Amino acid sequence: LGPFDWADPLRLEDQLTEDERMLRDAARTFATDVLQPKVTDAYQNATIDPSVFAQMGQAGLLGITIPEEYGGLGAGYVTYGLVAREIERVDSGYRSMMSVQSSLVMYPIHAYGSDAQRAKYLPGLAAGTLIGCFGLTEPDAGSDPAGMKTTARKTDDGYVLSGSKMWISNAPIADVFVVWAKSEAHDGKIRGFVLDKGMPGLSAPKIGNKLSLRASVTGEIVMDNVHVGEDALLPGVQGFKGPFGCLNRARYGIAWGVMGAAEACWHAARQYGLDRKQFGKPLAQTQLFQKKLADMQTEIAIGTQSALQLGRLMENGTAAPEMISLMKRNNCGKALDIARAARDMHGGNGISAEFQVMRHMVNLETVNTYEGTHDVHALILGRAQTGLQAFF
Ligand code: TGC
Ligand code: FAD
Repeated sequence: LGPFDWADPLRLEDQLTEDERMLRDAARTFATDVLQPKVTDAYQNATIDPSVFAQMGQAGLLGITIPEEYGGLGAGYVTYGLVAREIERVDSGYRSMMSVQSSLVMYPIHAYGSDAQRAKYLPGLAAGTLIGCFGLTEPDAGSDPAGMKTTARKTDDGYVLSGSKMWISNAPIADVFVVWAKSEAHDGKIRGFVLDKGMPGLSAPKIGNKLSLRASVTGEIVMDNVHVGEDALLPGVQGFKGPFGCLNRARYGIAWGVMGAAEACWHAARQYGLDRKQFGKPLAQTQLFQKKLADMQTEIAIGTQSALQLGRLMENGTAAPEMISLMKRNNCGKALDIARAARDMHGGNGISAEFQVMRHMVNLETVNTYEGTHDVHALILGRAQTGLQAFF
């Protein structure tokens, strides 16, 4: 039998390639040196800091799975997941900025876009000199995007887009808007469009008063008869498999990312328990504290090992959307439980920004909700095993 590493119980490290470890380490250095020093201020003041995109671009963290000819890294899905885990170890908001840009904006332009659209947008998005957002959710259509009201009306030379999107990450600072609309010219089917900042009728007001994910800016997208040319249509896809194809990638990344936030909380709780003495001994020497640490360690080991397996299946093309639902749902739920426990284990200090755990906890409330809520993914899995849909 071999040795036991408490921080890597199932030896995840040994299952990675040298390249994966190297890119993961570079992301960890970036997260520690660039993001960690500014996160508390960014969160507390809800600072809008678009320069984070250019910094991520310079570090090679945008469009990790996009081919190098478009400025991406041309790496695999395991690398993408490992990087998400490192960024979210600092803050879910930073990971959100990165995953929207990579999976929800660069991916659809690369997978469904024309050559001209790829050439126009992808290099700038990879460099972080262009910022992207993805508009699917609407005020009256969240878990049920089929209820969307945004329409694309055909004109002689293009389309007119009308409607509004709600809760859109990056929108107030975005240059590039990937939006989904019901197209009258395509039998009411969903089509994707790429809009540019500054188009007449297009605006993206910020949503204020957020108590979660405050380092990431969120807004609406208002489209008041926005005229676009034929060249704004994403030609390569129609129907819901368009937006869901993007969501598959982003949800997968979240399954890894939240494990980073959970690990940050677990390690902080362990260290706090070793340092803090009550009743004449370290908190970490009590049975209750150790049970909580063991539970955290177990869930994180299982969650990361399973995310790795899913990443390998993504890479060989055999991952199914239901597998992604299973992992997004499980890892978000477990990370949230871990963050709540870590907050409690820090006692009064647990509510201080200095100790970080409550920021993670509050962020994870959002992550458990977006990209399909915990319960919506349960219904996807319920349908897959019973053949009965319970959405409506
Ligand atoms: P359903 O009948 O299941 O499917 C309709 C069509 O879509 C296809 N499809 C998928 N294709 C690829 N991947 C998937 N995961 C897919 N899921 C569905 C399906 O094959 C079908 O295609 P076709 O050609 O046969 O028409 O549709 P439904 O209406 O029953 O679906 C219901 C439900 C609940 C599963 C779905 O609407 C859903 O997933 N709702 C959750 C909505 C959601 O996740 N929104 C996310 C918004 S974006 C966001 O939150 C970004 S946060 C970013 C950040 O800051 O990180
Ligand atoms: P609802 O759909 O109204 O759900 C409310 C509650 O009802 C949930 O608990 C849900 O699980 C439950 N529920 C819903 N339907 C059922 C059912 N059939 N059976 C049982 N229970 C049900 N969207 C984008 O398009 N792009 C983005 O960039 C983006 N970024 C976001 C950033 C933030 C900070 C937040 C908070 C959200 C973001 N979203 C984005 C939107 C997000 O995807 C939606 O909030 C999410 O899909 C849930 O939709 P909803 O808020 O309308 O909730």
